Amino acid sequence: MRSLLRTRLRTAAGAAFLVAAACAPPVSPGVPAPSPGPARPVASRALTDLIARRGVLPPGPPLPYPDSIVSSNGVLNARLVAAPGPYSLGGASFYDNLYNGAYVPPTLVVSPGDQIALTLVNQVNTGQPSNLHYHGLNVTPLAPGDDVLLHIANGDSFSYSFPVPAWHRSGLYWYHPHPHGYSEPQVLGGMSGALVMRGLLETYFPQWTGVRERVMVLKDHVPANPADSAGGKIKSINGQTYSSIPIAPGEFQLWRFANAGADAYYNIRLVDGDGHLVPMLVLARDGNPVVVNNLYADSLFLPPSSRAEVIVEGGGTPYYILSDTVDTGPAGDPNPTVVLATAGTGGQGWMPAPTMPISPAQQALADTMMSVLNGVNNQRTFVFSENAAGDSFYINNAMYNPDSVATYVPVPSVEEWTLVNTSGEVHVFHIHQTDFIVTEINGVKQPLTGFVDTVNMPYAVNGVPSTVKVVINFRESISIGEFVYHCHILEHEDGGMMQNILLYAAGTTPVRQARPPGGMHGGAHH
Ligand SMILES: [Cu+2]
Repeated sequence: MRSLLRTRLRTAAGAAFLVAAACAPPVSPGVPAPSPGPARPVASRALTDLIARRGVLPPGPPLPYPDSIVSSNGVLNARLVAAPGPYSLGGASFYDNLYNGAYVPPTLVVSPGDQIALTLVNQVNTGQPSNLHYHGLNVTPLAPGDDVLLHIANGDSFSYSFPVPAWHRSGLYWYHPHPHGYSEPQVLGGMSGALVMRGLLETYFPQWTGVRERVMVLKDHVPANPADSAGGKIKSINGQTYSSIPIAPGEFQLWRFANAGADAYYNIRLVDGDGHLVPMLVLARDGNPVVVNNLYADSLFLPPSSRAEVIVEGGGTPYYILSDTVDTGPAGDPNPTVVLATAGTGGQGWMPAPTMPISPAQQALADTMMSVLNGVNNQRTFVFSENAAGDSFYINNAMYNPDSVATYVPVPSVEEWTLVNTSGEVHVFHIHQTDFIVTEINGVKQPLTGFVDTVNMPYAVNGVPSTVKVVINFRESISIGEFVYHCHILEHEDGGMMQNILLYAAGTTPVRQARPPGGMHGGAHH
């Protein structure tokens, strides 16, 4: 495979950029012009200093991978038992609630058009309710689908069963509990895992089929001595705080990063032995393929819940894989630089990958984006704020009320939402069941590279709020029902920064779906 790719690279690279430059951009006007390949920026002083201080790092143990549960004959049959168990992380021992006894539970692998049949058993040792959210999936919010307003009582179980639309996009998603008030402690303890929707390479990027794929589940964890949290939470990839990732010189691999943690930001950078940042070719964000083929990045900014899937090439001296410092604002949590892993074995330097014309599936997605951008029929504004103590969180001056619907939207429609952040720390906007396009941040037009389901909201500076504009696709009838949008820093979500939204078929009367008292499934017989 390596020599084949190498040959393709050598023969195609020069011509491919000319082809790309000659092609009309798939979406206008926001798509960046095709570039002749990235420059190789030098790592920040902070990073090179850190590496110098640490010295040449010995390779860690090989990166492990979670088990997977794969669909067959159109059905994913899975069982997740949420129960306490022991695990170790960074040399320390912990005991908390996990899925199936693993800090990094199985990756669920499904295809567009599949049925998901998953039984959740809630045996967490805190007496708390739980449930399961299929983050990023465009599926029904109606039980037994992706209904997070339904809580599964402690000691009870629930069988989720719902179809994935055949038109569903391909990429990396994830699953986690979403019971309001308890989401943060459950995810922090380890209850979250990856979900792969098959077809990213086969359907959208056929030029990359056959490369080795690595799912990388990023988490954050409270240190053994919680007082050490001032230095940031424990960060890890697939449950390892330091590991090595084999990649041969000249070999291309697909690295699929999911920030499946509760509160911490990741800012992934690859730094080679001579202090240069190693570019990554972005194929997808938040499970949505990008609609350009030359989107290079020298960092992957991953707020809680976001994903990035990138092609990397082995070469040069071994890479350091770091999460760089993130400034979360004067009221935010510390998010310092950590070295997570090394990769590579030495060899040739990095070369730009060939740029190919976009695939028919990418073109269709670009057409959908264009249609959505041109289809805005309503606008709303939401203000995200918090109290001075930083322990109560509001949307439009209200804490979460599970008994009321804040936003009604007829389907089909497209809305532009202006998200205002008045707090001295970052927030992370996420909406269930659909995706959106980020068009503007603090007045700056954004490149229209694809759909996402998560966006960072910068903190207010000198009392001046930040603004983020997004265009949300409410056209799909699969999304009809009641669900939520919220801040995905789960401390903030549990602290009130969430609202209910009800999508209903245009021309009908919106009706909240029937749920058991308090939204609690089971429990009465215990
Ligand atoms: Cu927040």
